[in-house]
Amino acid sequence: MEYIFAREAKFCIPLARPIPVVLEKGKGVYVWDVEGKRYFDFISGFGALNQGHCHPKIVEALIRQASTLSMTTRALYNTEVGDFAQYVTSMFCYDKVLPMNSGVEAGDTACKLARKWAYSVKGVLKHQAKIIFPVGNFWGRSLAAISSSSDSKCYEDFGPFMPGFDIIPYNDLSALESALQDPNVAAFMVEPIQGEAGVIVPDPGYLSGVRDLCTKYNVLLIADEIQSGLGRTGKWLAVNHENVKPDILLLGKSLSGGVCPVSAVLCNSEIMSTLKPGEHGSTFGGFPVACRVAIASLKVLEEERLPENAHKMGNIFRRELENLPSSIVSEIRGKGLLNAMIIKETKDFTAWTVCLRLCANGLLAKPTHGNIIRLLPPLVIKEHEIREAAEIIKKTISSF
Ligand code: IF1
Repeated sequence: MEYIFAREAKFCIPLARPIPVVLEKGKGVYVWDVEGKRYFDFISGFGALNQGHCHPKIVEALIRQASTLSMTTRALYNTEVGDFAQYVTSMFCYDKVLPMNSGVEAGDTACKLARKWAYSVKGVLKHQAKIIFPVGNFWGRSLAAISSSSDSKCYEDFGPFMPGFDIIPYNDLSALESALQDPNVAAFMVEPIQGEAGVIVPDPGYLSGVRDLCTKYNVLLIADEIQSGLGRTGKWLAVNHENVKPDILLLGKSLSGGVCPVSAVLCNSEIMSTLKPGEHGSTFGGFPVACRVAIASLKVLEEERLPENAHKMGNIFRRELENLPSSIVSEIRGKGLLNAMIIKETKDFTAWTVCLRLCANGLLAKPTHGNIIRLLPPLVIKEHEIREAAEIIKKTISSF
């Protein structure tokens, strides 16, 4: 494996401080390294593998479409975009969808839509539109996305930044209400549960309070469900836990089933129609392969009832881990299968050393923000597997 580490270091840069294993095979909740060792994958593509590794129906859709008509661009009509658009808009009850590729492109598109809507519908003066984000937000690595970040590790040394982005505390309705006094506010973009920040679950009632305030002040509610959506928190969307309907919905990651980048922006006609032909675009956005793969990925979530499974398995998982030694683990938190374990770091061990030992014990997980270990298995995990994984975590923690 050393040769592979060295080659990547020579020709590439380690983006996410990788766990030192070299994987060569994945199936369902498992991955295998080059020495044939099997692991539970609790990173699962940063949430892009809700359907599990290499799901046969998703791979089949990829191969079939890629060998029929892989690419046309939106400069031409094709048989697949309409199928996907009709399916996903009816599934999430919106008039329109704008397919993109990565999550950050979906976020960027939503900001453009919100600004265009502010100028052409709300009547905000041109180039005066504001978009509000909560502390701890994360929607990608582009210059726009880091311009809204409150985490200096994301934005330091990359300025100057996008104007018109303001930050307020998360899970704080009065802070939001005072920010919305500004008539130039176009939108509030928020993750229903903050993933990168460390699986921060807001108080019950926060999301419905956000919805009411955005309605009251004629501000678009943009829900970034790229991490929390598609069954991850035990519902189709995390906003479903409070029956909140965003004005703009962002999907990504597992919309792809882990085989090719697909993201999507959903909203109603009043907002989408503010974008005129030629004002937005993308070479691969909504290309036939992505459309077929996305339909197959959504169908698998539905047919295998993966949101319901995530709810059940998540409850078992948190219950199994609720008695970890409090001298090492200060909290287990999350919803569905979006969970995090907070480590009480000392000079002897950190979340990173815990992850290395989890790896040695056959489970792959990664820390975020130092001492928070995010635990993100595919939603296809079975009861005996989630219990076995919990046993590995318990054994590992008690080995310190
Ligand atoms: C990294 C987790 C984070 C996201 C939300 C948009 C995007 C992401 C809510 C952008 C991306 C990834 C990116 C990765 C860390 C990872 C991650 F998944 F591990 F949990 F940040 F929280 N909105 N999240 O979470 O989507 O452009 O990447 O397709 O960059 O370090 P993208």
